[in-house]
Amino acid sequence: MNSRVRRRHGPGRERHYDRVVAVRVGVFGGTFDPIHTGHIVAASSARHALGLAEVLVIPAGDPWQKSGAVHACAADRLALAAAAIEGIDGLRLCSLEVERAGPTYTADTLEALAEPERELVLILGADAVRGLGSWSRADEIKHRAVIAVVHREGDSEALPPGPGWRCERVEIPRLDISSTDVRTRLARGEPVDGLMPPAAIHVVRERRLYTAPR
Ligand code: DND
Repeated sequence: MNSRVRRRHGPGRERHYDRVVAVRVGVFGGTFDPIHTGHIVAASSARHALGLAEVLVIPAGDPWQKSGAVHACAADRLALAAAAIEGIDGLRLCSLEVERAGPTYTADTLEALAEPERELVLILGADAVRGLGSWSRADEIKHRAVIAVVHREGDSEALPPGPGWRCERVEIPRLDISSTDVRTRLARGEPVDGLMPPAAIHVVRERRLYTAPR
C-alpha cells in the first residue's frame, strides 16, 4: 500500500512528490498451546506502541523445537487463537503455518508474507529472543524483519544473537501467565477465567482439550 504525500513548500510555490511509506505489519507467531491473555496483551500492546497496521497472529503448525511436547493439534490451537482474538481491533488470524506441511520455520513465513512496501515486525517475548540464534535460517530472518521485543517489568534484558539485527522494544504489563500453567489448571479442573479470553475457554470446553496432563 502506498501513501502519497503532497507537501507545500513556501507561499505560492508548490512541489508535488510521491513518497512511499512502508506499511508496518506485526507478525506474532506461537505454539499457542493454548493461547492466553499474556499473548493477547503482547500482540495488542506491540500494535499500539509501534503503530502497526495490524498484527497477524500465527499458530505454528509443527513447532519443531517442541516436537513431542505439543499437547493440542494444530487445528485445535488455530481454533483457540481464532476465538481468543475475535473482536480485538487490529489482530488478525493467519493460518499460513498450519496449512504448510512439515516443520514450521519462521523464515518461510516471513518469506511468504513479504511484499513491496511492507515492513514485517516480528514480535517476540524475551524467552523467544534468547532462542533466536537456534532458529532455522536466522540470518535470513534478520534481513526480512524488524524484531520487536516485548519486555515485561522484571524481565532480564534479551538481546538478539549478534550484530545487524534491527530491534525495537515494547514495554508491556507483566502478566505471569504461561501455557503450561493454564494446561495444568485445566487438567486439574481448576478455573482459567481471566487467564484466557472467554471465547477461547468455550473452545477448550467444547473440544474437551487439556483434560489430562501429558
Ligand atoms: P513459542 O513456542 O515460544 O510460542 O514459539 C514462538 C515463535 O517462535 C513461533 O512462531 C515459533 O514457530 C517460532 N520458532 C521457534 C523456534 C524455532 C523457529 C521458530 C524456527 O523458525 O526455526 P509460545 O506460544 O510459547 O509463545 C508465543 C510468544 O508469546 C513468544 O514470543 C513468547 O515469548 C510470548 N509470551 C508472552 N508474552 C507476554 N506475556 C506472556 C507470554 N508468554 C509467552 N505471559
